[in-house]
Amino acid sequence: MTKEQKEFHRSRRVRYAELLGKDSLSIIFGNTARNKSYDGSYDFKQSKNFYYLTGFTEPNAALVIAPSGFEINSGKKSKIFHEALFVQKKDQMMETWNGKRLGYSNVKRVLGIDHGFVNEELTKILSSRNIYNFRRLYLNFAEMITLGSEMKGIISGFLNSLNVIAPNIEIADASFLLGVMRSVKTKYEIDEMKKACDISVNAYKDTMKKIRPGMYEYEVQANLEYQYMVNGSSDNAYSPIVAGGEDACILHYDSNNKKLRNGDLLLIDSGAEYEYYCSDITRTYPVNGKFSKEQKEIYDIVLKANKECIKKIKPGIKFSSLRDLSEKILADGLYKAGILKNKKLIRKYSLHGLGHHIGLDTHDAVSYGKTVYEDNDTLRAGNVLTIEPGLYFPSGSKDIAKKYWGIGVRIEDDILVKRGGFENLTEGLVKETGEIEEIMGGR
Ligand SMILES: [Mn+2]
Repeated sequence: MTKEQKEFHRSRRVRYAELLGKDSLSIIFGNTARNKSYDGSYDFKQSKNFYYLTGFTEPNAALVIAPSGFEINSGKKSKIFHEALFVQKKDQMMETWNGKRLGYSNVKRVLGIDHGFVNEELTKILSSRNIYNFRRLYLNFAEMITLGSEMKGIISGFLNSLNVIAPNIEIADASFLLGVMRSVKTKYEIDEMKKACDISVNAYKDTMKKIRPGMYEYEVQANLEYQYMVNGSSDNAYSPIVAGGEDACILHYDSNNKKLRNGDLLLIDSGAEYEYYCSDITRTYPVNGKFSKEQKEIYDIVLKANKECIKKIKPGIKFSSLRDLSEKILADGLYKAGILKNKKLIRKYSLHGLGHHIGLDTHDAVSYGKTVYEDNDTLRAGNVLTIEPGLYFPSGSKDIAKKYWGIGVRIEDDILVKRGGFENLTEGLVKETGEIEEIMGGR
């Protein structure tokens, strides 16, 4: 782990401790391996909130933070700690089969977290008089309820004893506080996201040139994933959507198993993950390299919404106002072209919202909109959002002429909100119809 990354995670723990306040103790669990079938597991992915605070990617771990300090007594001695990471024990046989384990004694040196312990020690924190010392206990419930292996035993014993050891404590979920933090990206995070976006942009550039009628959707997917991997990404940010023709109108289509047909559009919604940070791009290409008149009409309306909304982005702008603008551009465009007679029906054909925050999660786990607690509808410098208007006309769309049926278009970019404006992190990927046709060779 680089010094810069170590410093980033430390700064997150410091800020989180401030938000917790001196009367709180927090235990944040990492993920545990999930069984797929018999003795096979799903690929392990660390909990993003846990990763945000630690950068640690092994299963079976927990971070304990208390701004006022918590006690761990071993034998007669007891000591005060402010942060500690609990990890799985070193175990030569397990490491031979499944890979090296960090071990508690390397926590400080490798991760920069003050203290390391083995997981069994966690029971001392959970059951000791520690708990009585605090007013509030912050946990990450969503991860807790899915814990397996040794962590499951530790935590179920704790939950079973709560009534006895903590009749007087407030138990709170940590995800809101962490979401508030995660909505504004630091410089380190922005650099990571730029790398994720660059990898995706280059993969799309390579892939778009290879699209041909008769190819299968999964071949397009395989090319993207190959490019992601050889350029430093170890995972998709989400299951790629490679949808030819009508399937573009199924928003989360990911079967990707059909043959691409001459004359159809191909909607690709995919993104690489880079060191746990996500990117998310959608482009819509003509399978044969040339847009038909009807396809271009729809495409240019969506492109206008994409470009006009991006142009408006700066701190202080309301995201909901951009959503309204996008809807208006789509409705006006369709109306003027005589494609949609009743503008009020626009939502029936635009289907989804304008975009979402993106970061460690593709749909980032941050608060959206305006709540009684804060106004997250108003954009701030450091937010990263997608802008992804779309129009979808599946066969049988009653209000739409038949020649538009089967057309689905979405165009999505990832935008960093900056002081005074924005930066389009996926700007390097063309989206004008002329540019696309030129690169694809207008076959
Ligand atoms: Mn998206």
